[in-house]
Amino acid sequence: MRADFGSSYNKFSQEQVNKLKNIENEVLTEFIGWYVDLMEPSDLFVLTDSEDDKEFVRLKALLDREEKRLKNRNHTYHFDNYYDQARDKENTKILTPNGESLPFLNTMKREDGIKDIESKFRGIMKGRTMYIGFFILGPYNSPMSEYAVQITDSPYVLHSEIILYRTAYEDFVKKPNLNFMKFVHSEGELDERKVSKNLRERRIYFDNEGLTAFSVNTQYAGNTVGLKKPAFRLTIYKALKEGWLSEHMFLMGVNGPNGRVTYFTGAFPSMCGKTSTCMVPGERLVGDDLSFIKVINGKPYAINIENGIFGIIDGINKEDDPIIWSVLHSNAEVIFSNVLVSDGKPYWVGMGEPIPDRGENHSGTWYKGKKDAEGKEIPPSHKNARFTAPLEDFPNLDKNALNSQSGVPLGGIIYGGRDPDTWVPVSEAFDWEHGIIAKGASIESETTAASLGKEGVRTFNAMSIMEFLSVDLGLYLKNYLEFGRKLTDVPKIFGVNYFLRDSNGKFLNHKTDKAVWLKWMELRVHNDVKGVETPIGYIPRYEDLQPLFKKVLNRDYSKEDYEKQFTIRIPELLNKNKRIVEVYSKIKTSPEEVFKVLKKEEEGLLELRKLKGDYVSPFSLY
Ligand code: SPV
Ligand code: MN
Repeated sequence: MRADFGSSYNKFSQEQVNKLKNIENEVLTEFIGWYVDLMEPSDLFVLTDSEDDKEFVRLKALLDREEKRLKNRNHTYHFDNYYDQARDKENTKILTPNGESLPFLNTMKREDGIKDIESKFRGIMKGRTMYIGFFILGPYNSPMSEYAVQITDSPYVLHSEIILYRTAYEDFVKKPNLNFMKFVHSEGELDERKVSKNLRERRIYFDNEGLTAFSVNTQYAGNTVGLKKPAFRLTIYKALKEGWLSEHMFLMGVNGPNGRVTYFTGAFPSMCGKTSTCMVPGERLVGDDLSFIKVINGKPYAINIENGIFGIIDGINKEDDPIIWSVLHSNAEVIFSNVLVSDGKPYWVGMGEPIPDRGENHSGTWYKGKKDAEGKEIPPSHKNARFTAPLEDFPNLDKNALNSQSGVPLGGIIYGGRDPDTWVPVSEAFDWEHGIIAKGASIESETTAASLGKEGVRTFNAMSIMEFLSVDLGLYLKNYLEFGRKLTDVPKIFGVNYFLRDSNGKFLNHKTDKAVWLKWMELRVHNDVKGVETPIGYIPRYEDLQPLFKKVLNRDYSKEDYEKQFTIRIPELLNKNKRIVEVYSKIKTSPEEVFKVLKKEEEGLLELRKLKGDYVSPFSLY
């Protein structure tokens, strides 16, 4: 390890080295020195907060052909390897001191993991530029924010971070010895299409203790953009140690009566309506993916730690997603990834416009009917194709909330999943403990294309965080329960399900119904409407929903629809309860409250079944 900039820096541009010399931070100097020696880059680029530096990164992404320009000069497109289109669960590992296993997590002995990744990193940047970026997760000058430093050889990764986060070079210069999280990435060898070639050598490792995340031989942003999902694993660990919450949650404001605004966070697995909820027209967007929640004087406050959106583009169309559609057709800075490009224009499945029969996509030159090596027909765009865009270009952005140093006061927390047959569309927990356990910790959701593997499999996904969890699930829940005990102002907790179906497999709700559930939850936070008590919590009354449907969506809402949607499905709920109890019984550290709450819910359901049968109409509970 070194403590200064030694002779290996002589070969680099001194302008870049001087940018590093401006920072007084021993840990940083050692960190960078270590990876310069290990990865042997031929050049160095240090990103300051200047517009010139940002422009340099944008241009480098084009020059290196990791991105190409679209007709709109502010838009570019990027492809990942055909087999590198989502988060790679299999090669994602949490490094633990002795390789101890943790429930549900893929772990590896720290020493072995570091050795493995360092052997892959050795000399990997020969002939290439090492980019170093300085960022802050969260608003500037906020005690809730965290600092991060990214090392990468991909200008696309750094460009994505410039859009998605706030650069913070000046803070590093002004504040000696800042603490920061560390991210080290190399895309490895690229093929002629400029996509990572050695996917078999793909690795994504997390060193919680060292607050460091590594990734190699991959470009897909969910694996490589350090500040996004890699940082998330590290902050989950940090939050557990320090007693706050780092969550897979959007943050939004819902407009209530008489100018009232109530802020909600919401946790959903990827592709289950998270972004579309915080984008509901007429409400206030703060963030779509990652929130920190901390207690200040007994009150919960939340921040969105990002400054942009890395959103799913599949199915985005003018009618259902007018806001995203308008941003994608504006002059905002957008990177389109893994879409179809033809004649300088991006196309994607479900956009509601004719898609050309030929073009370029994640498979290379594409034509209708093209098949991949496995004989599978290749769609024009990948299901997990995405857009990367700055939040400031969204007309529905609550800018003050986004940049508030103390965050926004939290009125409610929403948990949701892709659940065909158990949960009603919206319900409210009795209290914090019930909500954390019977809603958050009990989410089951069908798998989606956001991570590699089979889709549509019902999977346990507590807090929609299981793909990112980096700590013992039992301790994670304990922290949540303790967090609740610190609160004098307790947010209400809700469970939602946009994917409920009838016995013929038909969806029982329209995509836009979530706008009504949001308004109902807003009213409930302030006890403006009554709820109907059931064993699984409070559900809405028909007479409160009917006028909301009319007002918000200008739609008639029938008693029949309400009854179908809010029927308490006791056999399904009991089975689910059993599955969840089974999951937690296998975890040594499960808090006792888990079993207590689930037992009580089970008893309530059994009792109700005795009185009213298997399927209970909400009207009969009034
Ligand atoms: C998600 O899948 O939850 C995302 C995109 O937000 S990724 O960065 O791949 O995690
Ligand atoms: Mn996400």
